[in-house]
Amino acid sequence: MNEHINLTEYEPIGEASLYKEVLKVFGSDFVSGLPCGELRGFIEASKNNADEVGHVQATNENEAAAIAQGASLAGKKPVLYMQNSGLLKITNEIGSLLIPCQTEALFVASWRGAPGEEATQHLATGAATIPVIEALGLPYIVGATLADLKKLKTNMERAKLPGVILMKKEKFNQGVEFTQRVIETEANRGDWHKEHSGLITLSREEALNIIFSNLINDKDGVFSSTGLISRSIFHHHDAPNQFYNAGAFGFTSSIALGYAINAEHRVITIEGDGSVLTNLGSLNTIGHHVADNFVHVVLDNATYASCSAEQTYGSGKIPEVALTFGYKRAFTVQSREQLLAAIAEINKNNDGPQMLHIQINSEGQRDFKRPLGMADIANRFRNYFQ
Ligand SMILES: Cc1ncc(C[n+]2csc(CCOP(=O)(O)OP(=O)(O)O)c2C)c(N)n1
Ligand SMILES: [Mg+2]
Repeated sequence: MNEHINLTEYEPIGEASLYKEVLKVFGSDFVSGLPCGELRGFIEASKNNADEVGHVQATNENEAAAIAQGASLAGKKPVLYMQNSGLLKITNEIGSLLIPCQTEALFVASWRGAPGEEATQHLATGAATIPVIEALGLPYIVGATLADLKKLKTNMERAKLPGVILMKKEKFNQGVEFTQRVIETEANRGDWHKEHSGLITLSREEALNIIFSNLINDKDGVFSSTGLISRSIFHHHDAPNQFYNAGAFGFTSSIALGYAINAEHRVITIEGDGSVLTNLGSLNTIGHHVADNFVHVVLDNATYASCSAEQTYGSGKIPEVALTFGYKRAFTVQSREQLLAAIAEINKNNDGPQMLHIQINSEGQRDFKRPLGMADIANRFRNYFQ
């Protein structure tokens, strides 16, 4: 008898349709995660369907894993989306929580740094991804077909383990749509702030132009955060006193802190709101340890603009948290005039950590040249200040 083979079972499922298929095959009924630009379709679908299938966007991947464990204790079948860098970051939550609890959480992870990709911050993590998944003993597939999804499900059930779908980069994340941003007046905090109304008009590039012309000079050590902020600075304002933190998402201000307590000159951190929120503890450490010479610039567009402009939550509260944790002063600004006035105040003082919280829109350039290799950047920085 001839066997009828259904070829559609073996066709690759694109990242945009994966959500639907995962729900069907795995019966998943809860989603958490942190954005990666390469999972845009999956994340969009999770948000659009949040009334049907619960969705919580976490501020970091460790938290997402713990949320998934909690959901599983409530009887849910969780799915987690994240970049492979996030998966590596949470090996402890996987190894000491999900695996021993036999929680069959499904990870949908983008595989940055897969063979063929060149960005230096992704090379080692890309190469380590499969060995780490294998060392943890997790079943996984690379890419997804219906047949693979079913096989993965069977393997997860048999082993009573989390499982991983690794998705290689399909396209570069351009063509993101933005909504105009209206100022939320109650969200503005800080001991210095003038009301401003209407749409937020400052863009990332405008804000950076003003900062580089009026705040930063060649004696400052400058640290910038992961994604478009570093890429924009590299493209338009590259200089040897600049360190780009292209990979360790959330830890830019910690790098700057480590430098500042060991340096005499002023240190300026330029960080996105998503980056600050993913590691709020850093504000506490800075507030309590640092250094008079610390200026923390937050470019707050209330989104993960470097991914697909997914909304962040609570970014307007960042200055309040910083002040609570011991920052000397915080400025929230929304226009060119306010920004210039705040910079003049900051330049006058050098008596403790200061925050410059700039509310910007999430539009702006996306097609930048990539930063140099990170070892070159680090050596150039070190040599410049020696
Ligand atoms: C551990 C880890 N998780 C996720 C990412 C993907 N990622 C790169 S940039 C970014 C968002 C940055 O948002 P924000 O700091 O607000 O800056 P913006 O893009 O808005 O300028 C994310 C989530 C990453 N690089 N590393
Ligand atoms: Mg942002």
